[in-house]
Amino acid sequence: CVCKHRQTYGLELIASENFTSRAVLEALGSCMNNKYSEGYPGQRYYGGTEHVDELERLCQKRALDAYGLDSEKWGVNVQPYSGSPANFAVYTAIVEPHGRIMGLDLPDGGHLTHGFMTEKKKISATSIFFESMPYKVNPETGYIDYDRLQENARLFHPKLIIAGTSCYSRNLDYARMRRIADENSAYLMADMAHISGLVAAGVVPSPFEYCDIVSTTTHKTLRGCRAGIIFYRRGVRSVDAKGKETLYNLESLINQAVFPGLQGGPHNHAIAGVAVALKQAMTPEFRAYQMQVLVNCKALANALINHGYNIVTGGSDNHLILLDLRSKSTDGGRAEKVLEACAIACNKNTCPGDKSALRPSGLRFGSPALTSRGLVEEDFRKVAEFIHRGNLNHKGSLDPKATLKEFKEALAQGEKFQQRVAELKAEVEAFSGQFPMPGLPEL
Ligand code: DSN
Repeated sequence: CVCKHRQTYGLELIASENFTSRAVLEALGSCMNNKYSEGYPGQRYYGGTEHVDELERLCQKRALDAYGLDSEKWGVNVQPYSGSPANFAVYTAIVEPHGRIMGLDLPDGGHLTHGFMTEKKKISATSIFFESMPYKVNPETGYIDYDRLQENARLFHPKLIIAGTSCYSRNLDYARMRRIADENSAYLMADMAHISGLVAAGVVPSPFEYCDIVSTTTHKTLRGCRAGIIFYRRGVRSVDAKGKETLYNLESLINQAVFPGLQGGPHNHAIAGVAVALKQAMTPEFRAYQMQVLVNCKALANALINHGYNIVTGGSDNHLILLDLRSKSTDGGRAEKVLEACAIACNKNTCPGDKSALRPSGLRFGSPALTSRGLVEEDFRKVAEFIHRGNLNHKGSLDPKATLKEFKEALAQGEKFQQRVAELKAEVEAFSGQFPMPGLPEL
């Protein structure tokens, strides 16, 4: 299979990707795919659901156990098809149409579903059906500007604040965000999709202590199959000065938003895969893996700094880094294409302060996938060397003013350039091919 060949002989550095296990793939490819079961365990709209009921209850239990949650205080919905539907279900559940949401802006490291829009167009459905006011990072430091978030929240009075990122290499200050949410009687939701494996292993701060709702995908650092989960609080939400308690009512709102609000039958094969991944996430091997993800990312960051590159915020607390190419005569799109030709997969990304999202000046790299193949710090230093050698354009091989289309054509035609790319690609493939590939080697 050409896809498998690319994964095996290439260096997979896309921060949101990973290689799942054989057991997860077997569950995903099982007969659970064949069953409809609209509804929830014990309350289905179809007959013959006794086994999927058992499966879904098991997955729910493992989800709570994997994050050390008390079922009196937290409930969970494991039916979202992935992270974007999970997030939209939360907004549909607790924010009225055109209600107000604040999330980290996409060019600053947020996710599309956190409300992305430009001056000209509302891009994400979150900004079409709700009113979105983004918060930003400080363009000088690359860190989230919490003071400005607080000031703007005092003016905007959001119903929901989202603590979540797609490209941010530092831990979030959940305690500070909780205080900002409380000042505005807003809900605080964490979208921990990128870091959910690191959180399960206890190697980065957990959002659960401070948040009302936590959403996640299951295929990034968590290393499961592609799906989504929503955790929501149960019990007492607040107590007033007279001791009167207000209870959460998230459970029915969120469950109804997922089904029947937005989705039909759950993907039972995916729920089976997630249940397997969550069991794996509670093992000592998984914790060791996540610790290795962190040290590998630091090794990659330090090696690239030693090769003369700037890293946004100067380093990383998690599984990813953002390389700022503004001091080099290239940009993220061009560098991504050259690296891709050398069998190195990563993705272009805006850097804080970029003027145009169409010509982003950064590259995002993550350590989860290659760590799943057994690479350690020394290997990541070698990977950094390949990246440095692969960033050939700043040595003047191609016209930096060319459009991306012209650039790709030149890349495909330039003989001298082609030869250098082919040499490096051969080295990268020989290096990558040494490491085992999790999953189903025969497929
Ligand atoms: N688009 C994904 C990422 O690469 O971060 C998140 O959904």
